Amino acid sequence: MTVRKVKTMKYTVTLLITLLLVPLAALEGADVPTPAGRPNIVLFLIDDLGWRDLGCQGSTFYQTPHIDRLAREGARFTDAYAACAVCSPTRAAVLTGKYPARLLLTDWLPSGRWNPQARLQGGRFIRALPLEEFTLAEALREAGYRTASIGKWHLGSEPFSLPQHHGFDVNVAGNGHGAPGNYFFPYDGDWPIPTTDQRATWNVLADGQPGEYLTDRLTDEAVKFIRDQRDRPFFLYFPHYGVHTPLQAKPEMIAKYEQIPKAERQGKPAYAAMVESVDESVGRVLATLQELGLEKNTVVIFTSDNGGFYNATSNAPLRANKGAYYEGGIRVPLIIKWPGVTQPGGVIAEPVTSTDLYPTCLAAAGLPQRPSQHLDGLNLQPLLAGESPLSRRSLFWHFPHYNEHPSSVPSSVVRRGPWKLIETFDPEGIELYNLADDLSETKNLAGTETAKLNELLRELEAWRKDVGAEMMKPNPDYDPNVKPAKKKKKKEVLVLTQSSPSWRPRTGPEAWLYGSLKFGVLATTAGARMIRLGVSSSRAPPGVRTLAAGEGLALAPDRTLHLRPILRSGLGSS
Ligand SMILES: [Ca+2]
Repeated sequence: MTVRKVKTMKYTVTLLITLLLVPLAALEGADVPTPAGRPNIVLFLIDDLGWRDLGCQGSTFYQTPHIDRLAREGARFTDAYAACAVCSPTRAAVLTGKYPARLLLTDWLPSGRWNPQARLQGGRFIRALPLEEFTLAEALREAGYRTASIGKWHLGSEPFSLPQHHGFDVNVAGNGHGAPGNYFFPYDGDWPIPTTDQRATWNVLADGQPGEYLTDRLTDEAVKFIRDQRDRPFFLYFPHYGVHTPLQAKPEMIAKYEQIPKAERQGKPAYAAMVESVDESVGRVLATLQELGLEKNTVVIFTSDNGGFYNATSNAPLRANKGAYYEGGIRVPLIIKWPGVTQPGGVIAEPVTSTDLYPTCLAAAGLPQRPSQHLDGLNLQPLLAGESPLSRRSLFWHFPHYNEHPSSVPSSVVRRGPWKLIETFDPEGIELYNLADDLSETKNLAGTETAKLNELLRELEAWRKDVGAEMMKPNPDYDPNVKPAKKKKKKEVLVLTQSSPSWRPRTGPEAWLYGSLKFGVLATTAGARMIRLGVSSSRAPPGVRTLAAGEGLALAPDRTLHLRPILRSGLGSS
């Protein structure tokens, strides 16, 4: 008889005894172990949440009481990193335990060659998570877990690279795109396909109610999934679309942050409200676990996929933002609550990265490590338990691409101890910082610490060779005498709709905001205001009226304007 069968029999006997002896009512809310005795795993992967965008990370602006509580009950990392400064590669690293450079999945999807006049050609990269990878979800499902991906996927799409092709039993709202068209139902939108004149359309959740907010809806789905899993262990991969652009949040929540004087704000009120909605989501999931008696048998992980977006938040004291290889682009919050292992309120300073979550989750599930799969990750359990440091010496990044985010430069990075070396490809350069003395990366020591520089550079080169990193090559189309083509003006369109009553105009002379779009007051007439739209008209679905820049629009008598931006300002990159 196999071990598994013995365990199953034991469980059956235990369950029968339990059922015979304990009145049913007493089971409600009891601390019931899952059948296989394996803990559940909940992994929150927040999109674009900056390192300092939580109360427990030092913010006095963002209000995140539930996440702060999770940090008090679990352990918090000060030097946790995302494997990439943009979305998709980090997600691939989380699910495979491999560096993006090793996977050849080094840019966000479906990014293209944005800059054909540039000096270098961007590195080749793949546009879907390869089926050959044995993902964390597949490993857990094989061990009897029910697996769900609820939220943003961004690792490919039909016909072979959705969550259901990578080990997830349930996929809610995940597709190839990196952002919803709108955070209020309907969530659909479209997206330019780089280097083509075409657009992709998508709809993350076709059903919903007018006014429904995406972060809340995904939480409803997550709570439902947890409630449905009382008979077996589950892995809830919960990659929220929030707090990525478009910056849209519940008006009453935005209003609260607007009361705070501008000088005291760390970011935009709409962004702060999006963060608070994510915090509410964490609170609801934790409350559900508590209610079902699963709190002590569930490992909860909370992290982000890259640094904070420059136009939404401030990452200070970290330098730069999402897309950049300074700390502001890659250092992220990481909280792990592993009952019986983590020490409540623990703060861990050892550098860790996205690839470590795969082996850590295997250990949490009581499963053997899969070192040939999670080649670049280490089980964090000894670190979380305060037993021993990790055996790893260095962390690496490789981004052979141009990107439109401020301070984003094609580069490779190594961090070893307090030292961080950044090799940039265009312009060519080397920067060396000592993070222990200079967290904000203000003093480039490349000119003075040459021994350290050479040591780290050799290590970085050896690593790139080892993982088969794709290097940038000279661009045959590059002509230094030809100025780069001017960027096309970004196009935006507003679509009138009956279904987004989320926005109400404010009175007063200030500019009005809806998401990232600005409006100015044009004129006031009896019973209605006119607004001038500071955006230009572009494509819209057939039959839908669009508004051109400068066009006046009368508000409805109830002073409500129903607008829905389907294209956004911003950088168009995820
Ligand atoms: Ca992101």
